[in-house]
Amino acid sequence: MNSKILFVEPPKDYWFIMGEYLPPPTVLLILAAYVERELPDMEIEILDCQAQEKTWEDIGKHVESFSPGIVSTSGFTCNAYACARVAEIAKKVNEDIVTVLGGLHFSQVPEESLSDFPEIDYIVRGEGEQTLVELIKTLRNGKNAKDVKGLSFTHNGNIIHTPDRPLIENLDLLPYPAYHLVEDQTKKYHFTMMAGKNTIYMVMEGSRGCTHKCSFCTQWSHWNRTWRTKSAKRIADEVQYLNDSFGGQFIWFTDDNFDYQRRGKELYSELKQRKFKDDIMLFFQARTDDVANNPDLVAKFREVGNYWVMMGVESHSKETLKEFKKGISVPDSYKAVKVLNESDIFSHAMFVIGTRNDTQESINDLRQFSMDLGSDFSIYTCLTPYPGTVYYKTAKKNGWIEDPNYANYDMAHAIMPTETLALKEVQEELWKCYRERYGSIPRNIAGVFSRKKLKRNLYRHYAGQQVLRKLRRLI
Ligand code: B12
Repeated sequence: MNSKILFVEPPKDYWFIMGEYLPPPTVLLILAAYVERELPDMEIEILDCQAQEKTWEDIGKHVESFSPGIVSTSGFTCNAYACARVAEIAKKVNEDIVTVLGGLHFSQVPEESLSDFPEIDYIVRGEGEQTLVELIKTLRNGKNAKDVKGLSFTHNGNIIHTPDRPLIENLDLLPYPAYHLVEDQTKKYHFTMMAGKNTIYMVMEGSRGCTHKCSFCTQWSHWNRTWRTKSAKRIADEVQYLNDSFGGQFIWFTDDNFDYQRRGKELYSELKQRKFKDDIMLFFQARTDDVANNPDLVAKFREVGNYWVMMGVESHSKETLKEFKKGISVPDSYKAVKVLNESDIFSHAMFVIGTRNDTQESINDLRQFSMDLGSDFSIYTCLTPYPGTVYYKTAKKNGWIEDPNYANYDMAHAIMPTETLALKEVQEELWKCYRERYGSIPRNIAGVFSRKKLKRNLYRHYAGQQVLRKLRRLI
């Protein structure tokens, strides 16, 4: 096998609910940086089809001209087929190319993926950096991959799963993501609705995993219910690096749970010393209880550039929150939204419809609750049985999954009916949520002329009706 690796970010549908955006190929940049450091003789390329406006055919042409020994890609559940197609294209160009895929979807369903997509040679389960490097070393030495931890692959017609790999203890030891490998494109990464078209959008990891156990989420099982954070200094250094070296301004923290309680104070004082305020826009995802319990700290982060916080409010119903094993309460959600609003931080609440006992009435109650809550922005989603979640197991066992097409697992498509609502009706209920929240003319006029710039952007986006029209088409 030669010493060339090609990472491919395939063409992907964007998530129309959040408008038009172009994200950096974050995972590939993280993996490429590690390979580059550990195996300096490797020749590494990243083909970002989104930013470079490449088609599926172009991928084949690129594989042919670069002639890599390995082709790798990554994606969420809704991108599973796109990832498999990359492997298929590589194999069509040259069947000796080794195809390596990873990420939370393939980690959860390795058997199924290897059987359905024989063009995938190796699936890296769980944390990727060390396994990928060890696999490359093993293949270059012509050895058998069975001794590499964290892999699934087919050998002589049998699927082999090597033992899980222990997690990296200190995330500070990871290199910075390899934005230098996509330097020509960095100016293109943007998130129009959230930060404007000309603000460079970058994604960075402050931590990995989550210690909670929400029944609809894949993250805790993917990271074995652990939470590891980079140090406050390392996080601030990385923000500074992205900003100084590549002009990164709108920085989306990948952390599923920002965790003000455990690291807020330290991180705030570290970021404060860097004096980023006017240059940086930080986006966090946080739990409502954490925000509600740390109002002063949350407010302070506004001073260091945190201008948008997204929270999983999920439901108005105690029973549903219990079923989700979310560990938050409705009063937490009210308080958290109030804390953000009073701190001039854009409050973004996420809601889920479509649990088994949801009815038209209960979804109507959720809609009313979401209006009453007072968040600047609400996103409604359909309960989606992602492989690896508790829901997936229950839904599969009970035959609730009516749509097995992973391309639709984007939380905007209804995948399961409820006891009283058919699939189509769940889809219609989702549309009603958006119509009620964003289809009202007086509310739209107020939004479009709001004093808050972010609210104006958002309402302009929604008033354009694209989202409502697209959702309507799903019914
Ligand atoms: C940033 C983000 C986005 C951004 C940008 C994505 C991007 N391209 O950078 C935006 C806003 C666009 C987005 C959109 C969506 N997202 Co999103 N997103 C995230 C978030 C917060 C971070 C992703 C990330 O970069 N993580 C950091 C990387 C390093 O972690 P990782 O992917 O697990 O990778 C490690 C290993 O898994 C492994 N690995 C991964 N891939 C590969 C590949 C190889 C070859 C190897 C060797 C190893 C390997 O190695 C890595 C390092 O150890 C995650 C949650 C999270 N914390 O991961 C949700 C998450 C991935 N998103 C999710 C979802 C559902 C979506 C949407 C469908 C809708 C929505 N409700 O948000 C859309 C889909 C858009 C689309 N059509 O592709 C879900 C996916 C669930 C699932 N099973 O599919 C997640 C997990 C959130 C959640 N908790 O449910 N998202």
